[in-house]
Amino acid sequence: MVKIPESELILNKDKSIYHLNLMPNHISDTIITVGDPSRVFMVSKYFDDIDFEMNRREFITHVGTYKGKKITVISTGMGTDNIEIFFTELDALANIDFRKREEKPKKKKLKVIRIGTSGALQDIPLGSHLLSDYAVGLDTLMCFYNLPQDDFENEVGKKLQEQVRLPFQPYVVRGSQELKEQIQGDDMLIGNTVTCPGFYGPQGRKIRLDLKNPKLMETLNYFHHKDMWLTNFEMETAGYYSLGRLLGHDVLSANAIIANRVKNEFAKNPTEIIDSLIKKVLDRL
Ligand code: R1P
Repeated sequence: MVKIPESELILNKDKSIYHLNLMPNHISDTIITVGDPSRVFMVSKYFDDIDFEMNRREFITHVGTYKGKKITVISTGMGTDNIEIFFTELDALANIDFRKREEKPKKKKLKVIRIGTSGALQDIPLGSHLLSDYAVGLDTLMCFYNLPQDDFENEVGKKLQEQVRLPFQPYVVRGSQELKEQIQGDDMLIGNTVTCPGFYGPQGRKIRLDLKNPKLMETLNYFHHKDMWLTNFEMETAGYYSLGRLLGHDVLSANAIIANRVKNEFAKNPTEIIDSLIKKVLDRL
């Protein structure tokens, strides 16, 4: 087995992992992730008890039990660059022997569920809860890893590159079907989520700056390949789905629709929309 150097897998003095500041024994097999650090408290307030808390940069962690099941909730901050750090370190906690600095021979498969906010790209009502089937990454994260994609995913990526006029092919990756079946219900929509490397220009919002592609919203709204349409925008799902596939974990993104970009609407009660999604996910895990 190859020993991972100290400069590559960085451990703190107490042997916790560099950014998350966690040790392998801290985390559970089921992990809920949220973008906003204050949302960790919105999740853990439903726990029966909290056994462990950590606080480092944007990564706040609470570990506890919900109806007897051990659950970890961690905040990640915004963007797929944060997800790359988060997911690599989370996987290391599960699948690297920190003492030997080697991969463990037997790998653990974690369940990771993102609970985040999102804007609709189609006529989807505010307040909807949407699970991402496919994720489409308009960011460059997968320019740095060899992501296996099937023919359909590649076709969607190629077509999107032409239509959105990007200098690289967007990556397209499906989330965990098993987790989707476990969490979905009549009170949830299934969609395909576009992950953008920013909130304003990369999602077609014009405040003061001219956009390189003023028709981005329109292009994504009309884009389809076979039966696949794009339903919503956010900033992390494609990072999760691609790294989940590469590292061998089950991942699902659950979106609280708090904006509708086609109708130019923003919800009056975003906290309630996210809170009811948190309750649904916790009860179905
Ligand atoms: C932008 O406001 C943030 O909200 C969405 C986007 O993905 C981005 O992170 O998700 P969260 O509410 O989970 O942060």
